[in-house]
Amino acid sequence: MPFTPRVFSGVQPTGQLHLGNYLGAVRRFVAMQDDYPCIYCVVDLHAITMWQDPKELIDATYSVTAAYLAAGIDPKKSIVFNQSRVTAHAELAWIFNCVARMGWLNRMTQFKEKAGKDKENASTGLFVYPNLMAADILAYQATHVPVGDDQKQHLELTRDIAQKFNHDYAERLAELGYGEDGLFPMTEPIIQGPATRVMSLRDGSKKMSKSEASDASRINLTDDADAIAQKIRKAKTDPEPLPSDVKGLEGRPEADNLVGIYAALASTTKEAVLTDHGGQGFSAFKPALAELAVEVLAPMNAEMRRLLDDRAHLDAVLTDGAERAHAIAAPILRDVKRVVGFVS
Ligand code: AQP
Repeated sequence: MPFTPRVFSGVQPTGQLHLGNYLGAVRRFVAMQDDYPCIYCVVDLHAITMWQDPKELIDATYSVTAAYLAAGIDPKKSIVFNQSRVTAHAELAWIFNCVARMGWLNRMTQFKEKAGKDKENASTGLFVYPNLMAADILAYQATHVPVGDDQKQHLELTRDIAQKFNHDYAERLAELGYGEDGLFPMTEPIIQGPATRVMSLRDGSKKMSKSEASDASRINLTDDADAIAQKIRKAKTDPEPLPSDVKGLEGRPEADNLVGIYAALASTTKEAVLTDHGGQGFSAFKPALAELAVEVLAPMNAEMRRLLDDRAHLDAVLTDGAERAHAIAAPILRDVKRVVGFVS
C-alpha cells in the first residue's frame, strides 16, 4: 500500500537562524504547508551532538520556534515541537543504530567536517547523527523532506536504512500483514531553488553556518536593517562587474552566492537577476541586495521579537505539537517493535 504523503523536517537549536537556513529550508517548509500535512521539529537531540551550554540551548529552542512561526509556519495547520519531547525519535534511533553499517556512517562528509582533525574527541552522538535523522523522518513515515543541499547525503542514508529494515524484516513484515512496500517509505528529499547552499559572506567556498565563529559570515534572522546592510557591504567579492549570464558566474563563488541570494529573496532565477543587473559593479549591486534583504527579513525580524516576548505562547505551541507528533509516531513505533520481536 503506498504511503500517505507527509512532510517532516527540522532545524537544530545551535544558535541564531541565518539566511541559509531560511532560504534553503524554512521558506520551503512554509510553502509545503499548503500541499501536505507537515511536521516541523526543533531538533534539540541533534544539537547536543556538539557541546551546548544548557541555558543557550533553551534560548535557541525558543528562538528557532519563534523563527518558524515568524516565517509563516502555521502551528494549527502544521505540527511544531521540539524533538526531545517525543521519545519515539530516540527509541527508533537506537534500532537504526543496529540497522545502519559502520561503513555507511564512515562515508558521511558532515561528520568529517564537524569532527575536524580531532576525530577521536568527537562525541559518538555526532557519528550516529544520521541514524537519528533517519529516525526523525521514519518515525512519521514521512515521504518528503525539504532540506538544504548539505543534507542530501543524510537523506540517501535514510533511504538505505529504510530499505535495509524493510528487506531484513521482509518475512516478518509479511507475517504481520504488510505489503511489498514494507514499513518505511523511500523518502524524497526536496532540494529546490537558487539558494539550496548559501555560502559564507566572508568565504565563497564555505557554507553559511550558525556555528561559524565570524558573525560577519552570515545574516542572522535577528539582524536589524543596519547590520544586514553592513554585512552585505563588507561581503567578499571580486573586482569584476556582474556577468550578463549564469555561465559567467563560473569560477566566481562570491558573485555566484550573492546573485543566488538575490534570486531567492526575489523569488526569481539567477538568469533573471543577471538580465536586470548584469554589467553592474558590486558598488551598485550590493545596496540593491541589502535593500531587498531588509524588505524580506524586517517583518520577520519584528514578528520574531514579538513572539520571543511571549514564551507562554511558544510553550503552548510546543506542547500541543508534541502531543500531535506523539499521536502519529506511537503506533508506528509500536509496529516497529513488534516487527523486530520485542515483547511488550
Ligand atoms: N548555508 C545553507 N544554505 C542552505 N541551506 C542550509 N541549511 C543549513 N545551512 C544552509 C539547511 O538548514 C536546515 C537546518 O540546518 P541545521 O540547523 O539542521 O544544521 P546545519 O545544516 O548543520 O546548519 P548550520 O547552520 O550549518 O548549523 P550548525 O552550524 O550548527 O551546523 C537544513 O535543511 C540545512 O540543509
